[in-house]
Amino acid sequence: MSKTALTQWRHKAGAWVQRGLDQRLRLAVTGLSRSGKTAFITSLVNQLEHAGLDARLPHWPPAAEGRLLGIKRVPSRHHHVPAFGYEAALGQLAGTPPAWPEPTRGISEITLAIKYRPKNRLKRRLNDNATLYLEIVDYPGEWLLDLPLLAMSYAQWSGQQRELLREPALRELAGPWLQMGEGLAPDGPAEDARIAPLAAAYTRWLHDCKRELGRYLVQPGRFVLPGEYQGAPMLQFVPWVWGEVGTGLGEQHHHGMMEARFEHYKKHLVAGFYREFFAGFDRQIVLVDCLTPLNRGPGSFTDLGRALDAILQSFEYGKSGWWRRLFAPRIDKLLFAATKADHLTPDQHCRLTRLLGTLVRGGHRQARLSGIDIHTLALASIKATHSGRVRHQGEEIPALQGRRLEDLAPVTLYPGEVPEALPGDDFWQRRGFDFTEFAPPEWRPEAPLPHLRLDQALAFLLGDKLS
Ligand SMILES: Nc1nc2c(ncn2[C@@H]2O[C@H](COP(=O)(O)OP(=O)(O)OP(=O)(O)O)[C@@H](O)[C@H]2O)c(=O)[nH]1
Ligand SMILES: [Mg+2]
Repeated sequence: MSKTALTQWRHKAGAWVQRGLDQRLRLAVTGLSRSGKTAFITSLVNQLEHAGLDARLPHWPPAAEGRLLGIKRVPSRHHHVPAFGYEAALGQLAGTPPAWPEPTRGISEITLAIKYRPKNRLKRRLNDNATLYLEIVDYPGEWLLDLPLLAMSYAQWSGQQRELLREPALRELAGPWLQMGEGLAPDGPAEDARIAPLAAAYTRWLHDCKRELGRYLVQPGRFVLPGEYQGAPMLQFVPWVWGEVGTGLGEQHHHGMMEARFEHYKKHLVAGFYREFFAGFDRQIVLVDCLTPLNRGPGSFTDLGRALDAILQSFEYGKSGWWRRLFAPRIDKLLFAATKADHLTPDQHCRLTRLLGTLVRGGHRQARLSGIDIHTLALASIKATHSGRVRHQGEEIPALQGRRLEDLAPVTLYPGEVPEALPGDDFWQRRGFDFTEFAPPEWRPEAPLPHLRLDQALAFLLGDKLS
């Protein structure tokens, strides 16, 4: 072999070894609206950018062991997915006064190249550095609420919604669309001029259920978070709750048209999401805000439990053969994180973790999720309070200090006790818990964002990948 050929061969072999060492990991971040997804991803990327310098990540071994060589943002290889608005979120947090990032509506992605020194001896022999390409995807948890629809016909779904409407609070809010639909003959000629306003009134009802009643389980999920499909005809149908109607009415009739759109919605939006995105996720974190429904009351809290139940179905691959065959999901680690733990004094964090554990691991669910490594954790992506102790009526009690979101006034308070199991009547009667929303902390962009336990989340989600 000539010298040039040998050099070329060495070069190729080196590239091949490097490719073997480098890995990609697709980490999906989800949670229902306002659960803290944008804050989590912003802080996670920010911590990683500071890792090896001044980030506080003692529980994340590669940082604690000094093996991180450099982390940078790189272009995403999925050109059709919008970029996660990292710079915009940081800009808002660094504003005067600091503001929380804007709500987001659909899917987005950010990719990091994490260069590290392997710990594994075999890998080290091959090369002294390796890169993990971490693709972080943010998507609305509401999209997972739709999975059960795949196994339902339009008639079954309509029947389920009819049952739901027995609840007086829901029925009362549903007045406008229920009245509008009463005049619609199932076999009348399908007219968009009648279906579109009815679907709009139905969508308003879903929003009202969220806003006024603090409900989470709103279906179809894309009606409230349509992403790029706003106004598409497949988002214009309603459940037929005005008496039972047989199938077989063609698309030229009102009922048949709604049925056809329901099927289209399932096929293109629900199954499409699972096929195109969900099937490609390696790891998943589900963020849960347990505190807002605890403030709102028993109806809202019970509904959070139902919504989490629906979300969990997406991870029960073992249970349903058709589901596994159709999408071949491969998520092997699933982290449930109770967010905004900085709203609580530290003595309450364990209770919050246990409460979330009860919600997601309750008896029967545990078995259905077997095969996936699951963990629960309480964290604060961006810590907005300081905890300490104050004297109250001669006694020392734990307290929080921060600035109230509504008027930025400095406050010192004790928000109360979080139940560690599903709250019963006595909890709701006592009303022993009341949390105040805090403004984001004053923060200098040169420093990493303050957080609670993001390093533990990283250790669980990426622990085995940077060995
Ligand atoms: N104190 C505190 N508040 C937080 C934290 N994370 C989120 N929040 C609050 O929760 C709100 C929602 O957080 P986001 O990160 O925007 O939640 P999201 O899930 O991305 O919300 P959508 O984009 O609307 O789905 C913020 O505006 C803050 O008020 C946290 O770590 N600490
Ligand atoms: Mg968001």
